[in-house]
Parts: sequence; structure tokens; C-alpha cells
Amino acid sequence: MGVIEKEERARWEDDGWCLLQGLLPPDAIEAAQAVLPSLFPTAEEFAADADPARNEPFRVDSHRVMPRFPFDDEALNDLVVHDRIIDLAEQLLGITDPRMYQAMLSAKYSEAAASDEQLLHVDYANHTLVVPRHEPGYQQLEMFVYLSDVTSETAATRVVSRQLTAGIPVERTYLSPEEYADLYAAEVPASGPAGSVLAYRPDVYHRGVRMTAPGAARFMLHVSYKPAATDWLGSFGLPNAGEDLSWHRFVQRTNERQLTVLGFPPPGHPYWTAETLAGVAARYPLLDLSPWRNAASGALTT
Ligand SMILES: O=C(O)CCC(=O)C(=O)O
Repeated sequence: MGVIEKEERARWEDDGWCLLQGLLPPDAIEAAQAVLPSLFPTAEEFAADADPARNEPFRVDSHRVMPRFPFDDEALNDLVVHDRIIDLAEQLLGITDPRMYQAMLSAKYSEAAASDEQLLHVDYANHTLVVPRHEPGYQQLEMFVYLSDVTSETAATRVVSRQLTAGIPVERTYLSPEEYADLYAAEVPASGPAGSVLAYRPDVYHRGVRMTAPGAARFMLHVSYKPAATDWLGSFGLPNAGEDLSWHRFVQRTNERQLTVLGFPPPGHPYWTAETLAGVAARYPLLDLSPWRNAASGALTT
């Protein structure tokens, strides 16, 4: 069953982006919001640090600090591989075997650097080694999961419809405000309350902007999915986190669907032998390997 309406799906196809409300359960968003103060200053704390009279350095440099998956906080991991997020990836990408390939957390504050004012750009320049192909099996999905209310004044990302940009040469990944003044004039803020999900294609021109509201903060999770077996698409390699405590803690309480979207060989994959099952069980003693064992048992006994 689909998790989005026909109109939103049409916006994804025609405009390249859509803003979804009510996709994620409020308690999952609240749990993620509850861990934010341990990771980032609140808006008030940041404003106090930014006060020039205090003559102290900022504790965080506005938008630069971006913790990545696997997070120490389970509530954040839970959102990244939430069933509704995986369902959305399957639906928008038109596939049944999505892979999560990027997840990080960002904070943005009012008293921020001028560099928060970005040029209109597309993300495929650092999400693929080639160029995007918008068809099932090849396309990518980027999402911002809003952990605070996001308005035009609190730096809602400005987005331009694909209907206006399809003719731009593919190698032009940043747009000059002078040459493309019409597109800067046509950008719209992707505003939505906490819990909203901005879903956009990597070929959608968009840009971050400075906050104009005083004393405010914006928090969001950036999560990206792609189809399996697309080595040219991606952003970071999860095996690099294989020694992290956060990864081991995550694996202890995850499930087969979540591990599959993270690149674990799925149950029934030829990778699984008696030896690899025993080895993975030794590496992750608390992971319930029954789905992998059950799928392999026929193959192992024949
Ligand atoms: O912060 C934002 O609103 C957008 C960020 C963005 O476009 C990017 O990092 O590529």
C-alpha cells in the first residue's frame, strides 16, 4: 500500500519534489527532538554564545557540524530506517529493494554565517559518479526530515520546479543569480511543521538560505535512498563505521528489513553459508539471525 497520495506522487514526477506531512508518527519525531539538546545548542544557547559581548568562540559553527548515521541516539537511527521512510523510498523510486546511502543531522541558527546563503544547485554532483536518470532502478531520493518547524523565516530550503529547469545543461550544477535571475525569482520555500518530510530528486535546483527570524534554530535529518546494485550512486561507505559502538548498538536492536536497506546481504543471498552465519553471529551476538538462518537452511542441507 502506498504511503503518499496521487497528487504528491505527481509533484515528485513533474516538479521533482514534494513536501509530505503526517508520514511519520509524532512519537518518533518527539523522540528524535528530545535528543537534540545533547547534540546541539538550543536556539537560546547559540544566541548567547554568539553575543559579541561575551567574546567567546561559537560552540558550533552554524551548519557545519553534521553528525552521521549510525548515530549514538537510537531515536535518530529509528527515523533513518523507519518503515514509513523505507515505504516512501520504495514508492517514489518505484522499486522494492532500496538502499539507504546517506544520513546526517544538521542544525542552522539565526546568528549564522553568510555562507548559509547558497547558490541554487543540484546535489547529483556529489551523489553520483555519472548523471541522473529518472527511471525506476536508476533514480535517487533525498529527504529532509524536519525536527523543528520550518518556515520561510526559519530557513526553509528554497526549491525550483523541474518544470522550469529541465533545459539547463547537465554539467551546470550551480546557477548564477545574475544569469538565472528568473529561477531565483521562481524559487519557493519548502515550509512545513516539525515532522514534515521534504522529498526531492538530486536533479532539483534548490538552495539553503540564512534565517531571517531572530533567535531561532532549524534542525533536520538528511536521509537519502537509492536502488540496490547501483555502485555509481552514493555518498559514504557504511562499512567504515563497522567498528563504531553506535553501529554495534544499532545492530543489536534492528531487523532484517532495516539491515537490508543498509546493505547487509538479504536472507537467501548466496553470501550466506554455515560459516558466514556463524561468523556474523559471533560478531553481533545479540542480533537475531533467524531470518537469515531460515532462508539459508534449505540451501545448506541440500
Ligand atoms: O540547508 C538547506 O536548507 C539546504 C542545504 C542544501 O541544499 C545542501 O546542503 O545541499
